[in-house]
Amino acid sequence: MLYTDTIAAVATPVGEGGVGIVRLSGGDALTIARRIFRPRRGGEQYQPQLLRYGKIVDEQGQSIDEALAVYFKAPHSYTREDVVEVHCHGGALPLRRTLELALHAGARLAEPGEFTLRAFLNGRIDLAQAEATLDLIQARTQTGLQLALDQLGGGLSRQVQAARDELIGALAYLTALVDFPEDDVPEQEVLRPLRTALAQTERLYRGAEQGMLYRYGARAVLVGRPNAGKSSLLNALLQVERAIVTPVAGTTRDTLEETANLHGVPVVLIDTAGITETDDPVERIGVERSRRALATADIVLLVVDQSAPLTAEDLAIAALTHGRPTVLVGNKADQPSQLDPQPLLAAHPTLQAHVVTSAATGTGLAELGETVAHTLLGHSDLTGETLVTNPRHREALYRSVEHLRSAVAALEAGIPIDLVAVDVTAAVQALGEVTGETVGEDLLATIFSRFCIGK
Ligand SMILES: Nc1nc2c(ncn2[C@@H]2O[C@H](COP(=O)(O)OP(=O)(O)O)[C@@H](O)[C@H]2O)c(=O)[nH]1
Ligand SMILES: [Mg+2]
Repeated sequence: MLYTDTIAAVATPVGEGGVGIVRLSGGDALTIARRIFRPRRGGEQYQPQLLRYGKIVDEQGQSIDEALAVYFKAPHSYTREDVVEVHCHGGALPLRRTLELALHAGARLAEPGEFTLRAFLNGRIDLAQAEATLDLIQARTQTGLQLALDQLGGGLSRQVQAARDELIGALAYLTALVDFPEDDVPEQEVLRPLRTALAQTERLYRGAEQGMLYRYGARAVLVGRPNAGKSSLLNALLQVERAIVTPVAGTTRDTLEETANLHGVPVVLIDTAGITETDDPVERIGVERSRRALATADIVLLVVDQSAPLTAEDLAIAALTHGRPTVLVGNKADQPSQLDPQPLLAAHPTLQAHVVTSAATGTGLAELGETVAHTLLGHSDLTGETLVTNPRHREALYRSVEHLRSAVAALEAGIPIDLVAVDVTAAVQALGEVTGETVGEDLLATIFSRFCIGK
């Protein structure tokens, strides 16, 4: 055991709730629990994993709250230490009092993420799994949740570990060979494992682009001339009346952002005011904001009213979206079509798709959501694969891929093997950073400081 002290924290969110939990972990968890929790029946002997009924008492024996307590005996607990969870009533006051009593009885207030840090340091989970608990808590869509669960279950760790094991084996051979430079590098023992590990890390690295989208989402901006139906589309995609819609052109004067779940990808939809020049000072600010939104968007929804002919303004706005991945949305499909989109389609260098919708009847909205998600995800279907969702992991995988590419190329070119060994060592190190074998205390502190207290 690396720690000798016992930590305590409120593990449930701040605010009122049916129950709130104070969590204790460490060698003295049970001793401290005995000081603050008095079981109704059965005395001071705790049977692990059995919920007991009783009350919280202060130093004078005064009752503070009615509560339940459960003991998890090391190593069968979240942290692998002795853990006691006390379930109080979920108000700020009983929880604070119970925590204070635990601190008085000898516990130390836990740092953010310290329970999970202990689970990692005590070897119950590796670093990628520890980080997955945070992703799980913060998941915004079902897909994000699924990916976090896979990572928590060790999906990513197993694959990274497998690649790393291949490399460690190859490295042993390489190191031995350094002393016998006249020997040939054995294909089977060195090149094959290096290529296998390279393929594995490359696959994981490629999936990271998608994984990060599911985790962090993307920004989609709606642009188009007044009254094309941008605000109506935003409302329809969100399935709430968020933006004000009227037949009066110029109703939307400011940009407005809201997150929609489009096929598992959390997409921030940004509704914009006009985007072409105007004399109205308020509108002019709106125009400026619209341009800025356009500049930071991952994808553009270029909305045109397909019940009217294309106008010069449509083309001018379309020109502003050149260079960005764009989906053309022909709205008002419930009206007879008057639109020939050809001039616009022909001139646009980065148009990805053309979808016809009606914000009024809902026609084409599902297709629009799917098109946006697929355009962002880049079409390759990685469903069911382990997807890296963490920028830190992606960066480490990137370094590992680079080192392995250069190692394989060097071996093939007959470059001295001590140089190859340097690259392979660096790749082993980088992969170890994902699972936590090779990270320093500073990095651990940074990672766990993003957690909430009590996790
Ligand atoms: N018939 C029809 N009218 C629509 C549709 N979408 C929007 N509108 C109407 O077009 C007008 C302008 O819509 P709005 O969403 O405010 O457009 P914006 O200026 O681009 O944000 C409103 O009167 C809407 O009710 C549609 O799909 N079909
Ligand atoms: Mg509008």
